[in-house]
Amino acid sequence: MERFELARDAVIKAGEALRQCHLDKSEVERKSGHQDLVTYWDRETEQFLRRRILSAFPQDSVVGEEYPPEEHSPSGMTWYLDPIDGTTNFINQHRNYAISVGCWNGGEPLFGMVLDVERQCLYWGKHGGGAWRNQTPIHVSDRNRIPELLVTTPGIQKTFLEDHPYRDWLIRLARDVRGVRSLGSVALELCEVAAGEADLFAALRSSPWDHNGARIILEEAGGAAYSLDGGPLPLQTKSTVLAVNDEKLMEELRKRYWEGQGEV
Ligand code: 2AM
Ligand code: CA
Repeated sequence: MERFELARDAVIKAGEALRQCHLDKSEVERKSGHQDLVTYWDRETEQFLRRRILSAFPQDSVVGEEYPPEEHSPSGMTWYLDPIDGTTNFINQHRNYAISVGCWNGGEPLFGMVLDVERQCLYWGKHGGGAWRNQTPIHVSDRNRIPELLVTTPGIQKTFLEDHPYRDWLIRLARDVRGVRSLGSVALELCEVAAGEADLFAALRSSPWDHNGARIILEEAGGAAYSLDGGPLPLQTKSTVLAVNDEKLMEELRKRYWEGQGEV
């Protein structure tokens, strides 16, 4: 089985298990605090995906949220895994959470896959092969005027309430755009931009396993992902993220906010 087929099969099986599970309170644990949680199912799902990948491709590296490697070769075949992206939604809503997989050969994207588990929507993109939701091609929106934009961000508290050098910039952007939404899953929110349902995504903190799958889907759908300073989005390290539907929107943002020009 090729890597893509293996990933699709494993992600769909893991999704079936998560849809059927009944989460018990005793299975929820705090990581760094009461807003940073992990469950038995995050760990179980990551272990299942790791076993499937490494038994077929033992030379590959797996960088997963719950079992990050002590070291891995950045030049090799690497899988970035988030077994549950949107753990808070998984716990409190049992919807709006995803399994996220990004497969890279060093710095070259191979494919990204994001399963919206409860809706049974599989977003996927192969490098050079377009972006899809199940069997339907998806594409970014063509909105590039700031007052028309729908912005999505993974956490109102993290984006607008915590001290951060980019917080005032994001508050200004929020005032200028048509609307701001927060779903609570980086991977699903990047897929919303890929599918044209949101136009811009901004996050102050995102990890490689959060965004390295969906960014491939977004790029295949015609969009682009940067860090919030407008520079390249790193592959290996935590970063801010600014994802847009189109390079024209990046130009608008540069003119209006970074160079202080332009009128809404
Ligand atoms: P998670 O559900 O896998 O933890 C909303 O909380 C979004 O931000 C989710 O995609 C969540 O991923 C991610 N997130 C939560 N805490 C984070 C942190 N400390 N660093 C990076 N991403 C985080
Ligand atoms: Ca997670």
